[in-house]
Amino acid sequence: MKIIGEKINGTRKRIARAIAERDEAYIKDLATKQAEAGSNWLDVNAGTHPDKEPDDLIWLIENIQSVVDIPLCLDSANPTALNVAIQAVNETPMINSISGEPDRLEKILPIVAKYGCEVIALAMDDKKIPETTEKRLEIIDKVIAATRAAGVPDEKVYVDPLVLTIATANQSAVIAYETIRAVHEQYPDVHFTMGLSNISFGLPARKQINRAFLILAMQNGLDSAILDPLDKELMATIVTTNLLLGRDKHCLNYIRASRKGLFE
Ligand code: THG
Repeated sequence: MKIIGEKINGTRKRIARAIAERDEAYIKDLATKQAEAGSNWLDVNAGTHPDKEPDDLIWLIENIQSVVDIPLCLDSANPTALNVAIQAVNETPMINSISGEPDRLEKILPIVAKYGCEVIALAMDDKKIPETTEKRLEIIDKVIAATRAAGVPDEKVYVDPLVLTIATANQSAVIAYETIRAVHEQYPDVHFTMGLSNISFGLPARKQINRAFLILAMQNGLDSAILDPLDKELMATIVTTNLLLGRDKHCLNYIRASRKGLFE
């Protein structure tokens, strides 16, 4: 299970403030903590106006890279910002994201292909998220036809089934699981990811929902997620679920996590 650390996201108030005040120490501390907690990528989302986004992304990237050496997941729908940001990264980043939207396929997919990036592919086209598994599959068919035509191998594609809150979409989790299984059957080499906390938006005790959602998603083939790696109970759940799914030879990761105090 690969972890994309979510915390450096300018739609969060504390990060918006750090960006506005150019608070380097705050960003460096969050980058360090997320890397130490076991992130495989750090999501970087400036969340600012398109005019400011390139400068803000560069500032974030330079500060993050001054303290950690894991790759970044550039979270932006703005091709101009992505083109600028990609010049600043030390390691080939993951791009978050493309979708069935023609504009994104036209302007972002060429960046992915040119630099050999991994890419998150959202199961949506215009602005609205399709309600059924069938419609999501149709969009993913179209997106994967495009990534293949651009020369991007399936194993660099991370399909995001797109998770709506279960507060207003009762079948949201079930649809996400069905989408993962159906895409996996059709495209065995693609990976999966999702913004985990979307599932619980608007409900109490969100961590409870997020954790149960994740366990079932892993059983259905989820192999990466955008989440808070500083949530120890969540990380403990991942290590334990990996063990139970037979993905932890000699229980080494589980025992190591226990020794490091993850279950305390
Ligand atoms: N799919 C893809 N990318 C994504 C998402 C997705 N990127 C953004 C988002 N969704 C995932 N990232 C975050 C980052 C931070 C928070 C949630 C998702 C977060 N939220 C707090 C909460 O939920 O309680 C509130 C904000 C705050 O702390 O101020 O921290 O689905 N491909």
